[in-house]
Amino acid sequence: MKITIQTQPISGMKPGTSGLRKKVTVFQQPHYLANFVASIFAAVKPEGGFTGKTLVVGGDGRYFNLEAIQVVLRMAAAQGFARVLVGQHGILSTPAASCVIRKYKAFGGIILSASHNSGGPEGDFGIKFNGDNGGPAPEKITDAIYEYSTHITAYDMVEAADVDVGRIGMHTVGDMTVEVIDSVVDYQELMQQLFDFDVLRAFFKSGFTMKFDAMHAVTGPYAHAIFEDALGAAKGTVMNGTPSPDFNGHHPDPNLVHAKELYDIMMGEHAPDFGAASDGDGDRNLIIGRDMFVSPSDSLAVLAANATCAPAYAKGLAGVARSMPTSGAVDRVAAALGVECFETPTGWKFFGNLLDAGRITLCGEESAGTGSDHVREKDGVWAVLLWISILAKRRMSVVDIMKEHWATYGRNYYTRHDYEEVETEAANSVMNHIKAQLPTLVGQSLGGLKVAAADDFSYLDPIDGSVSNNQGLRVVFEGGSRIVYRLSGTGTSGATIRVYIERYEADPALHDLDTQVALSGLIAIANDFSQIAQKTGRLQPTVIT
Ligand code: VG1
Ligand code: CO
Repeated sequence: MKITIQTQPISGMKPGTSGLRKKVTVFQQPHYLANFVASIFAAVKPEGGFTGKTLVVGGDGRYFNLEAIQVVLRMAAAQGFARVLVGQHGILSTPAASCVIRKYKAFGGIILSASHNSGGPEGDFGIKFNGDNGGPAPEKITDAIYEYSTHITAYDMVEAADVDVGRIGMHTVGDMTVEVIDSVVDYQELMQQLFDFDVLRAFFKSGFTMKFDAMHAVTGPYAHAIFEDALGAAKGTVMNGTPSPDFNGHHPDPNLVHAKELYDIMMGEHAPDFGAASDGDGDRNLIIGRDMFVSPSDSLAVLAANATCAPAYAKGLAGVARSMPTSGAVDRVAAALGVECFETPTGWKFFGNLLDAGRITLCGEESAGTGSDHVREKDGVWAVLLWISILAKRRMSVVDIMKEHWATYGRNYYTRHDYEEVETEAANSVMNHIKAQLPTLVGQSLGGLKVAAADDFSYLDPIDGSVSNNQGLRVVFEGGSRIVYRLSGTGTSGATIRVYIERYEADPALHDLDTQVALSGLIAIANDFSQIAQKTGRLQPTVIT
């Protein structure tokens, strides 16, 4: 039976870089989740309603995932959806959800994830809508969702018992069919189409060794099935491979702070050939070779330069794209390949149009995200499969691949300094202070470097003509060195200031420097110029990647 529940608008439901993320305790407030889900449905409802349509629902398995799924199912049934596909135990990695939406030609999907944010009762929860291309809703839609949330008065639900999402097969909620599907099978099948599993199996058999850190998050089942079961990697290749609602008390963000266990293994005496980690929802990848951390921006460039090593990309790339703060390493590869290179704002939603239009094949972000046109999300396990396809073909170590890459293209030294949980007012005053100086900066010298360009990044989408303003403050010096300042759009308490620093080095004799040392001059300029220390009281970044 369908019931209508009266509600009121709840403030603060504006989606950020990747959906709505809040503390679990916020989502547990009466009506909070339902208000947002109702706002999604209102914003995306087609003329004829949802009759006959299929929705995909899945999450990263974090605390509150299962409760949230039941609410989404009851509300979807009230909207008239014919069918919902749910990953078993409510689990679908973000790239797997994208894959399932595309494969079954669904109307779209609701992904329950706060990705790299911490989980558990005191941690974060999140929700976002992906459209029929499998990709995150563009700003036009997230704006409409928010707008509806500001004047919602009621929402509909079907009264029904909880669905046992642990049991694969058909269930019903009201008149709607709920199909609980294996979380891994469809995704694994797609990976088998893109990569040569026989070659990779033979590579592991020949002695290639790897560690994949699933960080107690969603990629565990995918990594066990693909790397260990299908490709024959030794048991134990996948570490922290059992998803847990609070990520076993860890923070599922694959960076050098939170993936330190993997990092230490890769720098240790018994390091395997290759190390990788993924995040809460499985869309990120961190790559660490034996004794060599690969910056995500470099990883994107290496994947672009060597993509033809995998069958799916054997014909070459249509083009590439990177988010604005991502280093220009991939630009150099694109120039050498003679393909287009696009610079988009931070967040995967901005790649969707370029991918749909066939203008790009590969894309990525400095935040450990890489992907291709196979789905419309970044994809951690896919990136690992492409990396090992390259290693299998080229028979070189990660260190040698990187050295060769830098010798060919030059090296873009790159680092990101994050100042997390800064008081919002202090963070805004830093950004305002920088912004105020931008108009008069060109031609001035900062720490001995002459400013060539300074602006607040705006993006004109070349496919649909939409414009996105205020996407990050850039200071570019003569010679191409850059400092970029942005406020994070994924945090849930206070503000996070991200400072991205980059310098290009052509001379191969200078390619072996420690990154922080190589960038020390620019780091000092970035600190002085922004007055972060004075305005926030923070003398050091919280995380350096
Ligand atoms: C961060 C990253 C961005 C990424 C986003 C979602 O956003 O910088 O590159 O797309 O997280 O990643 P922000 O606004 O905090 O800088 V995930 O893996 O958390 O969905
Ligand atoms: Co993620």
